[in-house]
Amino acid sequence: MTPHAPEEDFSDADIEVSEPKTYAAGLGGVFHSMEPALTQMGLARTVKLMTKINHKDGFDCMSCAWPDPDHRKIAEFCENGGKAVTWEATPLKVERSFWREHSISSLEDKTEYWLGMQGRLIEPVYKAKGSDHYEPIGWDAAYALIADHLHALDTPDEAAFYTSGRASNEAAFIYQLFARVLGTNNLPDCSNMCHESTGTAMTHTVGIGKSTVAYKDFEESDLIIIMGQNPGTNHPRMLTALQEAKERGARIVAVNPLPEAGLIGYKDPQRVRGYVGKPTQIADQFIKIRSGGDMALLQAVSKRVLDAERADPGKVLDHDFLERHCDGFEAFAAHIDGVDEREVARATGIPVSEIDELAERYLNADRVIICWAMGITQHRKGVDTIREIINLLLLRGNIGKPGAGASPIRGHSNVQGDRTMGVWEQMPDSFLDALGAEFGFEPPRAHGVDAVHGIRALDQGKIKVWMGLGGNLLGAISDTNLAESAMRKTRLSVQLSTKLNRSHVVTGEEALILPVLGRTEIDMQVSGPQYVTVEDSVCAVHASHGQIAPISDQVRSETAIVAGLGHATFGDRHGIDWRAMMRDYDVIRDHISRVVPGCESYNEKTRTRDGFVLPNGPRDERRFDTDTGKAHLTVNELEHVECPPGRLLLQTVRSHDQFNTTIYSLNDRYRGIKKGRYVIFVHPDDLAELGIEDGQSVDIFSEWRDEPDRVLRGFRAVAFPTARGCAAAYFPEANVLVPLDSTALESNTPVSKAVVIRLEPSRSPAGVGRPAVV
Ligand SMILES: Nc1nc2c(c(=O)[nH]1)N[C@H]1C(S)=C(S)[C@@H](COP(=O)(O)OP(=O)(O)OC[C@H]3O[C@@H](n4cnc5c(=O)[nH]c(N)nc54)[C@H](O)[C@@H]3O)O[C@H]1N2
Ligand SMILES: Nc1nc2c(c(=O)[nH]1)N[C@H]1C(S)=C(S)[C@@H](COP(=O)(O)OP(=O)(O)OC[C@H]3O[C@@H](n4cnc5c(=O)[nH]c(N)nc54)[C@H](O)[C@@H]3O)O[C@H]1N2
Ligand SMILES: [Mo]
Repeated sequence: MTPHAPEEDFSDADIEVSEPKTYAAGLGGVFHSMEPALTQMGLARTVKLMTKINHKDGFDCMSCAWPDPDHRKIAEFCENGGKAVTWEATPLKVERSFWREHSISSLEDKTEYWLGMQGRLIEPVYKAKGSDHYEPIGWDAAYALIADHLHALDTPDEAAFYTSGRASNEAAFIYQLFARVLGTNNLPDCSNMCHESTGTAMTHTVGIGKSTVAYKDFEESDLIIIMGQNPGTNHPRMLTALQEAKERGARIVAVNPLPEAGLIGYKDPQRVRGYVGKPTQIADQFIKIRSGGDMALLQAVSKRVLDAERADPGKVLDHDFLERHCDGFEAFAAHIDGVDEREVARATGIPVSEIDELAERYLNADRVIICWAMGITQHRKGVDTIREIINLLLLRGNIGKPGAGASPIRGHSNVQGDRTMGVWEQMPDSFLDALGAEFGFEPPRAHGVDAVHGIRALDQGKIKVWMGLGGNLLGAISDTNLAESAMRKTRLSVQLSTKLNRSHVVTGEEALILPVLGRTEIDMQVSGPQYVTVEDSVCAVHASHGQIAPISDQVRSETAIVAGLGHATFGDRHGIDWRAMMRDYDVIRDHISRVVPGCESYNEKTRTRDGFVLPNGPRDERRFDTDTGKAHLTVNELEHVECPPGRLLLQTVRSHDQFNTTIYSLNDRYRGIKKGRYVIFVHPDDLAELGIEDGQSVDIFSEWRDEPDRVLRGFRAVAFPTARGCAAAYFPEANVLVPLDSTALESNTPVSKAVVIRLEPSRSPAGVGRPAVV
């Protein structure tokens, strides 16, 4: 079958809604992952790529940052990894004729699904001021154009350089160098919208913004608590680790407003039993919490731990650990004593017995891991909630011992590595000092803009050049309508991308799309084929080798593009040899080894088959690099989202067939949705109270301060067993409803998991899903 891109865009006209599933993967998982690969890529390409994913001589799967076990299976990937690879390695191309046939404004009506399905971008294209078309442009001309724009700025802070977490360490390092040589720390990234709350909370309390567990800790833990994460869809290989943990007797607790299939049960597609047997029960306890109730839950559990210590002095807390390694205990304990159980009940929406049960499980376990993801970070009190996770772990010494720890599960496959390499608008002076010393220049010190402040700055006309190293900021950021009008105000927008998305359609006055090599492809430079390096969720760094020929001889690697741009913009300013870094990535890695802490001998260490694990104070030696040298127990004022009567708390989630703003198909198998995305999941009793029928078309109004309501029209209400008072809709569509100023305290992460909404019967038929501002 010859692959072809869809000509028509989708609608929800044929949507099918059925009962949600109660277990993940199994035969369906394998089938679903191979089907698109086979039809789009053909058998030979499929086998070649699928047997190289996450292998030691292969490439790193770009679908998530879940770590690799030491013993890899023949197929060390999951259904959704298969989809990510297929999406990138498709032979479909956006040909020159596409740009002639489609004006930019005609693409504005297209969905992310349609845009992404057009195929790979294969040559640089340029949109001139006033033009409604992209046209081919040569690489050198593109570099010169960007350099001219940068030289014309009044200050370097009029430029901003966004990064998405798929960039390799080499690309990220050279990119942040480029920005800082120009003279700005404007390095917003996807992490600002993702695990920023984690970084803020953990750096403050334990001195490092990363997981304190290694892969083997999952093999040694007694209790794993999974909060605000949907691993069955977003980190499917984690289910294998959870299943193995269950089989050796560990207990698992899931805390989530949605009964996610992968948290309930699992059939391993790579075992014979996975095809025919019964699913393994995953969660021993499923706490169906109200959105944003986690902070109250954690405080209530800590209270029970302190009460247990009082009842049995000296036996419950890890006194030795608390005395030697922690401070802040007295103030913390006094504060927790005052926790108001009625407020906890209101915030969590669960009975006391469930909290007692969780506390019991915590007290009975010697080694506890707490994992979390977006259901925790993307809340106004996300940072405080994570500090409460740390409090609870510290009480019984559950950090820095085998089988225990705090484990944020990262999103993008290299989002953690990009940060390690300096992609952050607020890198510490120690990093900037080392960077300046290595390259002989004085890096800027003032903090730059993050993603939300970047949109604000664009809106105020303060940013004249916006560049994106991957990603799709306009699809990913909150307040779509505002963000888009902000982007249109800039002079030049530049995207380094594999495939089309919204950020290519809504642009600055002038715009460039620079097509990049994907991770599956061989990266050939003057000195030979290059490998790149990445860091996973548990700080393991290893090499990734491209496997197949590039989609076109016109695409360039991200590293080569940034190096080319560096040369075009700066020549040999400060004696920096950009072209040497392009010719041989070892040169970049040598720089990394002298600038980035923990990366000494980076070339040698990343050439070994296993790579290496970055040092981690809490994990390795219970060393806490905080201001006092001790881990802090902290006092966090309880606050939960008040939802006025008749309103619901909307969270925005990923379907099973998408990767962030990339939509692979219109199905969400585990939640029982097929051929549609414009749905809102609401508890049947809430629907009844609101007088709305299951299946009825509704308009969704987001209420924020005294601003006009943000609206999505014509969504189908779907009765769903979520927690009472809560609702869920898919991101990126629902981003229209998230106010730009609604961000987490301290981390400034958009509050994508708690939008106060009201529903009204719609005059549009269900499935229209058009955003509008009233
Ligand atoms: N296939 C696939 N893999 C991915 C991605 C993808 O889009 N597709 N994205 C990648 C990225 S960048 C990231 S960051 C991760 C995201 O991984 P997740 O964080 O798992 O992604 P979300 O879909 O946002 O799911 C959030 C979960 O938190 C729950 N939740 C929402 N609000 C609350 C709350 O208040 N409390 C609690 N306890 N739970 C809550 C939701 O019901 C949902 O189950 O996945 C990565 N991997
Ligand atoms: N409402 C709501 N909004 C959210 C979230 C949410 O849960 N709810 N989640 C947030 C989170 S956790 C994140 S991480 C962000 C994600 O924000 P981003 O990382 O900006 O978005 P992605 O959708 O992952 O980016 C997809 C695009 O990346 C490009 N791409 C893919 N592979 C490559 C590559 O190898 N190189 C290059 N250069 N480009 C490539 C393709 O052009 C593709 O269209 O979204 C955030 N936004
Ligand atoms: Mo993310």
